[in-house]
Amino acid sequence: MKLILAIVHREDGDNVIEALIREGHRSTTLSTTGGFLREGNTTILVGTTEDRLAQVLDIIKANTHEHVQRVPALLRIFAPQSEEVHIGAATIFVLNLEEMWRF
Ligand code: 2BA
Repeated sequence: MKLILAIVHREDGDNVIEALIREGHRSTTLSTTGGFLREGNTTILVGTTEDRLAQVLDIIKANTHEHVQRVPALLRIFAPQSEEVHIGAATIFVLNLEEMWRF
């Protein structure tokens, strides 16, 4: 079993979740904040079996896209070279899951 943690742009979160539901996947979304931009993004948790992992990753890929954002002047103190940043379509962590229970 696998636990997928996918950090996506908040504008893409709903599309991902709806596509997951259409394909019969269960998920949880968390409202999160990026450490660099300090802006809201969405983290989607999906617990699934190994054989469905690829489908979940495909769904995330198909429903997200890169975003370009200007870096606020104050933040450029920490990263002077970055006037704008390219936010990847998704940052994904896949963890081995020991057990999963639903009562
Ligand atoms: P943020 O931390 O708000 O980062 C937004 C974008 O800013 C990043 O896009 C990257 O292009 C840029 N950025 C981040 N740190 C930077 C730095 N120190 N100097 C210059 N530019 C920087 P992504 O890399 O696609 O990341 C999108 C979001 O995914 C991040 O939002 C963060 O919430 C999450 N993330 C990315 N890598 C992560 C990691 N290794 N661990 C945990 N969360 C991560």
